[in-house]
Amino acid sequence: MTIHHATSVCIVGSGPAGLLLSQLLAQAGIDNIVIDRKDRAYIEARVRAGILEQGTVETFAQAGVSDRLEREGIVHHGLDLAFEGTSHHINIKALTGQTVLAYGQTEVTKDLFAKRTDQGGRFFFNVENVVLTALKSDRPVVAFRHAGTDVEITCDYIAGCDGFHGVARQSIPADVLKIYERVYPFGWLGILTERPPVSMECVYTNHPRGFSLCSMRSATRSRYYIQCDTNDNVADWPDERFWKEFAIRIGPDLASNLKTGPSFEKSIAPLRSFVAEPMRYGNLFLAGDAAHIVPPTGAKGLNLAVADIRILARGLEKRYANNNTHFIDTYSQTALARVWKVERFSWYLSNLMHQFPNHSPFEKKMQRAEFDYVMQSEAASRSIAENYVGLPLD
Ligand code: RFL
Ligand code: PHB
Repeated sequence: MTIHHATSVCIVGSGPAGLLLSQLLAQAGIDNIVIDRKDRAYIEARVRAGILEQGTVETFAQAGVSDRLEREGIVHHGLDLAFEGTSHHINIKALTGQTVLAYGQTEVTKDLFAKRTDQGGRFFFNVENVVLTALKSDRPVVAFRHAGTDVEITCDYIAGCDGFHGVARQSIPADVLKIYERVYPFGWLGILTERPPVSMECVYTNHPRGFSLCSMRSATRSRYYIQCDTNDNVADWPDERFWKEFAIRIGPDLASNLKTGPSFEKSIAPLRSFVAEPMRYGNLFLAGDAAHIVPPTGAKGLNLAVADIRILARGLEKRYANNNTHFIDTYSQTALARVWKVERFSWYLSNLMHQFPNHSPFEKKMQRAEFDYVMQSEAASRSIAENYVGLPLD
């Protein structure tokens, strides 16, 4: 037996992209159903992004989910870049007039879930065997197994918000998709600890032993990262080893104020730049990590997902308001124009701030010269600042 449902937009994936789209569509009176292969508690606990651009904060305000982030988020007026013991402050507020906000992705998803469930949002969690069909027809279908039953959702449009390992991108024929990819020869090991941050703004360091980053989730909770080997496992990094290595990489000045403690989350993420073009196939739209990945240097992934959703939500709103399909027809082109600029910045900052095992002496000199240039040139610092706070949104 198969249970049938119908809706206007079926959203595959309830990460930040899928949840935000669901909320923006609901506000515009557009019926939608969201499905996810995990459950709400799992998604809310997934520790990832930590820095929100001003445009992202504004979008959450429009979606009616910014009360808590405005109360609890920590405003950053700048960031530090450090290279082999020399530190350079970039005052993003002075250079661009804008700031960014430290507020965890766990909290973003909690706020969005709370809003959607308050408003009677329709969800299917723990779905299995998701298959997307009839994508080129005007009634595409999302089929899956849920709680021992086969379910089929017929809709006008499918939003593929199911992240990098999802099914949406893979449902597009291989000869239609063009993939652009770079895999970096290292990963990031990240920890959370219930200790005050060593700095109240982010510090990115390129040390001869590898990259490190000081970030935070609150005035009492720190988020720290170090560059690690791609083959490393979390088990290779007991807390004691992490703190010893981290203290060396951040340098003696910061290390003298470092409050160490037990970690309560520890994970390793690979670093990748990835773009799939186009972001639309028939009536399937890709958004967020389903379409593109950036390395975390520069904190762009979640912000880029939000930028996609703004464009897609506007397109769907126009389509349902007066049958104007112009904005969904240009969705892929509009989104990709911004995606590539953000890919460039994340790639640039990753290249500048990491130790590359395969770098030649010439490339090492180039990296050092780039850092010296950024330190001496206000124009170069401003360029970093305007990308860090977020390029203009459409
Ligand atoms: P998500 O968050 O991966 O959500 C996708 C959802 O889809 C579900 N799913 C499926 N559902 C149904 N059927 C299937 N077949 C499915 N397959 C998957 C998954 O269960 C999941 O719930 O993608 P989304 O919404 O596009 O959001 C993207 C962001 O999560 C991501 O870009 C950021 O976390 C990246 N990122 C950062 N971004 C920032 O903007 N600022 C940061 O400071 C920042 N730091 C980071 C980061 C990512 C990191 N890692 C771990 C990759 C730091 C790290 C360490
Ligand atoms: C984080 O707080 O998790 C974070 C901050 C800045 C980045 C990446 C991640 O560039």
